[in-house]
Amino acid sequence: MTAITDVVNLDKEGEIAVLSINNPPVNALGIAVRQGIADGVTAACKDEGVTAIVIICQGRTFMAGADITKFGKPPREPGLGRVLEIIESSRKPIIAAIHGTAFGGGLETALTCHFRVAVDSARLGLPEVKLGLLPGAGGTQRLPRVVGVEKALKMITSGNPIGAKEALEDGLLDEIIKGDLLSGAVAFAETILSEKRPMLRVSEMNEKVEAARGKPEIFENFRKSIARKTRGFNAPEACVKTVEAAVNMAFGEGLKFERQQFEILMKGPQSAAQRYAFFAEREVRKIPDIPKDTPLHDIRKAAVIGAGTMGGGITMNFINVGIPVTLIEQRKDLLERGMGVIRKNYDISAARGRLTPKEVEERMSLVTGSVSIEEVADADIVIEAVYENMDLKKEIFSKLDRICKQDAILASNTSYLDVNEIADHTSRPESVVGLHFFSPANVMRLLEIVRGKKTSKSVIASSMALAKRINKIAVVVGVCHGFVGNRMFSQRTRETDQLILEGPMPPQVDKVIYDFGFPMGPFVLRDLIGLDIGWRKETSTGSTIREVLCELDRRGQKTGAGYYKYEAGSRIPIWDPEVEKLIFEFSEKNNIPRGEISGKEIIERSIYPIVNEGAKILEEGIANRPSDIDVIWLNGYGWPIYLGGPMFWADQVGLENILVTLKKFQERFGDLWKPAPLLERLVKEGKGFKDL
Ligand code: 3H9
Repeated sequence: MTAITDVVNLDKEGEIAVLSINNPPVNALGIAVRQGIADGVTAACKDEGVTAIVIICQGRTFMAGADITKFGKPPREPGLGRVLEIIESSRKPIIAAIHGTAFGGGLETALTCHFRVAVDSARLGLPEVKLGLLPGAGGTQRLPRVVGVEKALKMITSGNPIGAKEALEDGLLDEIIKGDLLSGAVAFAETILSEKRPMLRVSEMNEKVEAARGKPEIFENFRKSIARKTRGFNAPEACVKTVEAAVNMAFGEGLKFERQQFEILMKGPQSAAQRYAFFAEREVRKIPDIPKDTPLHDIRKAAVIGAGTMGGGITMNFINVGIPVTLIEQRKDLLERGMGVIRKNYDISAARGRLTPKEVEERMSLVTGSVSIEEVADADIVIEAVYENMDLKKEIFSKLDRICKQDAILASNTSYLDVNEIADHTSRPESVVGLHFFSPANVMRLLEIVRGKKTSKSVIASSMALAKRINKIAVVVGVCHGFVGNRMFSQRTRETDQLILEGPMPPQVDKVIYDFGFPMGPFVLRDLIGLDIGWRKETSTGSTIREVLCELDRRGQKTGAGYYKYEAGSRIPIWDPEVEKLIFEFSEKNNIPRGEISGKEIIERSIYPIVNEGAKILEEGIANRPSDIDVIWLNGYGWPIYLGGPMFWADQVGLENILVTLKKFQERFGDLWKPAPLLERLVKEGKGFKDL
């Protein structure tokens, strides 16, 4: 075996050279890998005893792409483009042997090999768009030549991978290897040599791109089909344009165009934000004082208390991954209703072809309903998901304390309440944790893990591991009213509520927030989730527009009217002059002068307080890092990923600009706008949140 570089070895199996890459964790194409491939292929080509070359990777995956950590740093030669030229122009056939994920530059490398084989669990894709980029090493030019233009457009603009079976059907793979990949790939190499199969250079395969030439409607229709999903993003359109270039230009020209577009995106703010988000979502898993080897609770059985919307959604998370759940309700009718909703959700998935009827039954068979809380005795984790009432929660937790086995994790799904107070109502506060799921709990990826004063490290580590198992992005936060997400979000709610009393009507505010990049404005959102969350008729005082609307039974989409009105069966908000009148009257009655407020001020007043609150949260140690806050906003509140998250965005706007505006608002509106001391300090030191 010859070491070509630290991370690339060249070996021989008979006449087949094996170029083996070992660059953990994901065999990213850093300089040592690129140099190793270039030199290894060159050496194997020169070796007269070699007839073909297999490129294979060690560890968990084939190359998962370029080394993202090196983006934005001075390039080092050989670049990936040059390495791929060396592979494709080889006179000896090169076979990519794929396992794990052939992603981005990894798939682009495989596309320059003359043959591709993979194990059946392999996944192949070009996820660059998720980093605000496009495939910059020939992927946009080669993939359509193999799988056809429409399929390539779909893969490149979504960034979603395909499995080996589909790749074989699409011609992206030549064979699926059963058993050992290396032996299979070597055997494949021997077969193609003995059959004298012609070497295929993808750059020379023009049939599929020529078939789309002179058909601009393919691209126009495709653009329309992705318009809603890709609103605000720059990269998807650049991807489409570049695939269009593959159709209309010669290969070499297309490659140049691709490079140029790649560079534009790479230097742009969106990719910087999306790459930041990629690393933020990985950093969030690291809890400063909890070592990797912290012992974990073995979670095989779960119990959920409360079969309402949250409890049902939480239950689905567990049974989706095969963890049985005991679902507890107070009354049989409520339990049946809850179980019915779970089944209905699965039936909808089955009707959409996402689950088979057998899978629906398998999942349902994992839920056992009961009206006796005693049934949770053998659960490894119990999640309480009843409505927000401290006394009720305390009562439940003291029962759990009595019933549950000693090493069980006792979790509350509270969104606001004091987890320490709940924990202190048990004799084992170290076992108590907040698991704040977001609604709908079976869909939303975010989970706030609320760490109480006494929560043990092993309970936190186990909650993190569990979150991964149920496909959530978990963020560990401290105890305070509303934790991180809702505490910050309530700032926006307060201010947008105020704005409509001072000038703009809800549709104007909604438009500004929507144009900022959120999926919907605050009032459309309120109508969707219901205005009556936390509202009760008996205690309503009509002191806000929301209360007034609730009192009129305008409780949102579910009652056909809220801030907006809705036609029967429709979710399209229609502005209602009745509400306009009501808001005018409310302002007048409360002596609030109305006037023109610019879009700029709407943004400043609804987003800057989020940033200010985030700074306070950091100061208090409620969040571990600014990027954790951003992960929460990206995954739980619809913050547009191309703006990175509120803390990242604040750094881009400039903390000084934000501070000056907050002070201006403090003078106008009072101390609610007082800047967080951390913000003042960072500005004084000329730093940003990124420096914390
Ligand atoms: C590209 O290829 C551009 C080209 O078109 C053109 C170039 C000219 N680089 O996610 P995990 C790290 S753009 C550097 O937790 P999993 C990651 O940060 C690239 N580091 O594991 C983490 O580090 P740590 C296109 C990377 O098993 C560790 O590896 N490719 C890279 O859940 C484990 O990652 C992509 O966008 C990288 N490319 O998932 C693929 N990738 O342990 C991005 C990962 O210190 N990667 N790391 O926190 C992924 O999608 C997932 O990581 C993967 C594994 C599915 C591969």
